[in-house]
Amino acid sequence: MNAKPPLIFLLVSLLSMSSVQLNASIVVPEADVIISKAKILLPPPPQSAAAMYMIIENHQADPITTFSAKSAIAEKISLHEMTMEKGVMKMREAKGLTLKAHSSLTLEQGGAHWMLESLNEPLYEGQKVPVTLCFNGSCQSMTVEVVHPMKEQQQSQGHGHNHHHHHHH
Ligand SMILES: [Cu+2]
Repeated sequence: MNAKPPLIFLLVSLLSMSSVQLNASIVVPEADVIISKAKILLPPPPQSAAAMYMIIENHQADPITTFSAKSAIAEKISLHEMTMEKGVMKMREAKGLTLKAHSSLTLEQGGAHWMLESLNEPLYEGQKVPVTLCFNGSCQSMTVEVVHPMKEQQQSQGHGHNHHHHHHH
């Protein structure tokens, strides 16, 4: 068969492309996701649950179709969305949520959020909570600061240390 020359040609063209494409998300099939402005709002007593907000940027060529999170601080973390039911805002688990390629999702007060359920210990202001986030099953760990709802406004300006950019190989 004459399969060899085209294969070699393909390899050569891939190699010559590699210097340009090395950092392109298409080379790495796992998540290439940037998280910014992450924060957990200090919940009122008795602190049964807490909401976590962030901006999720999907820099992959593929959509993100599964979202999950875990932390030692909570029994369970689920992604919630807000819906209007008979004039009342209600939250429910966001199932079937998709974050398109090269787009971002803003989780903010009054909208979609991560819900930290059944907290294992009381949270305190300024606490750095280790959280693992998984997108399409590819996970990254980060710490998220607990902020007081009343001081939240100042916190959201400046402060770059919640900005994480991970490449998985
Ligand atoms: Cu919720």
